[in-house]
Amino acid sequence: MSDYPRQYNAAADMVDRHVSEGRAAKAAFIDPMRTLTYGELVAESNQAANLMGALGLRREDRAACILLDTCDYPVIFWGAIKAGVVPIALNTLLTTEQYRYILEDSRARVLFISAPLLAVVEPILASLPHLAHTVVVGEGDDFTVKRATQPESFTLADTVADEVAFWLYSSGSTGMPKGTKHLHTSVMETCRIYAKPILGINEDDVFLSAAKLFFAYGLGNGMTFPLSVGGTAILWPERPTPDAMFQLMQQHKPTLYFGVPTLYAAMLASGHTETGDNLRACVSAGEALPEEVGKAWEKRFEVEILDGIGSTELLHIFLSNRSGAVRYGTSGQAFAGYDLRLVDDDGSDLGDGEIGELVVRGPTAAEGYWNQRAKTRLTFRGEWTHTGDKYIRSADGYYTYQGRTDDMFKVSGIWVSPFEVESALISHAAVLEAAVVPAEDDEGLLKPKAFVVLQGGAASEGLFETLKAHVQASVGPWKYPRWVEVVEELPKTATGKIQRFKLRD
Ligand code: 3UK
Repeated sequence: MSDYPRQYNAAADMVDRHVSEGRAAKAAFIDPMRTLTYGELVAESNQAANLMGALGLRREDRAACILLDTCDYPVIFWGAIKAGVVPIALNTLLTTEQYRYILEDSRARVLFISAPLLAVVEPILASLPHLAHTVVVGEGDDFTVKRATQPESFTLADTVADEVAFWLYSSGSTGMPKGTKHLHTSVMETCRIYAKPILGINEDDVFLSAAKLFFAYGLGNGMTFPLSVGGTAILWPERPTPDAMFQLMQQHKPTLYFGVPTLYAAMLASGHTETGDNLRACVSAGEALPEEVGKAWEKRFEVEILDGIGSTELLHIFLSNRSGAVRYGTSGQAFAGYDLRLVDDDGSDLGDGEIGELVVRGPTAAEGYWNQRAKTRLTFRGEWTHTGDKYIRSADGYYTYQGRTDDMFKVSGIWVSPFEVESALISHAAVLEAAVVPAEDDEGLLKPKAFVVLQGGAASEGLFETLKAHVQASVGPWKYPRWVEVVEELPKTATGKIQRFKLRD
């Protein structure tokens, strides 16, 4: 961990510094409606900080944010942090009941919500005892009016380095989402350890992230990485479709692009060929990038995709491929700043070639989950964060993903990773997506069962037998699915991860 003074507010480093460093007139954020310069970001976030006080918020109160990606996002997020108020970046795609749970759980005092999303929370607003204010952001706009009347100067709250700066809600594969508390130093540390050395970010970079700011991945890509170096971020409030991403690339010529595997695959399938010609690197995270997708992308666009794994708990990527040493189909190698171990169920270290749970030590781990002592203790064990992900490490230090610990099961005494079987299924041309779970056969023994979404709708004659043989040939005789069921879509979390537990009997 690099040295931080005891008294430290992340907004000083991320926001205010840029004006004294001469970037007042430079674009910090560009959305389809406006450009926000660094000078305007400082002034508007100061107004937002003053607004927190005017609303009666006090230090450590929580401000829930259900916001589309526009220039108002960093204004509100940093306005809160400046005031010592704790912003909670929430997924914009949740249901009314999920918002009820989170707003009650967090006891947020104020909700900042984009106008188009208001209808989803309206039915519950009156019944939330801790919520004192709802501020609408966007057209017809409450926020801009309220902010504009506030002074443009503000003295930063004298927070300390070890103090909670913001929360994210971690969805996990099962159970209710957990408020994950991050410290003031964590944002700069993700930039120092990952984004600067691995991506070489600098002030001339233009960042485009398909992942939204409410997701830890997007918060880094689209906000804290650019702010850490004085670069420019392109924000897109709508759905990140392939057409939209290519259009933004041609318009803004980003130097770095951040996507997720399914979108890379969809962008390749879209047939577009223009990325604006300035891309230096692309990043993929959220789930494992299939080898074929990485290779096809690099061939078509002549730029590498650096697959890396990150989590809400560790804030950003802690294991990654690096430029010039990419091995598609893996999550790459360890890099300085994070210590990695693979351990068995007893916590003993495993050697190369053995499958174990990945545990990580680094300065960006969350302080813990809000009001969840048992879960906090299981995930954050002393200095080591347990990821719940299984990996295998090669002799030359490359890590290959093997699925979640909780989804693994044994067939004839041998571990089966659903992920491995799914990858084999997806590598067949007829299969778009697949999920594999254990199911009991006639003798009550567990065997793999597959749910597949097909590329072209209906199953052709003999397809199931073909798929079984295909899996047998690629991953081993006992792992093939004994049953194959065609479905329209797979159950997924809000961040797009398959919920296998919902498919188990
Ligand atoms: C899975 C991956 C294989 C893995 C995230 C980058 O995804 C992020 O955070 P979440 O909390 O999910 C964490 C879990 O997602 N995963 C993420 N990346 C990969 N699996 N290969 C990958 N490259 O199960 C992990 O435990 O939603 C990603 C940066 C910040 C993030 N929060």
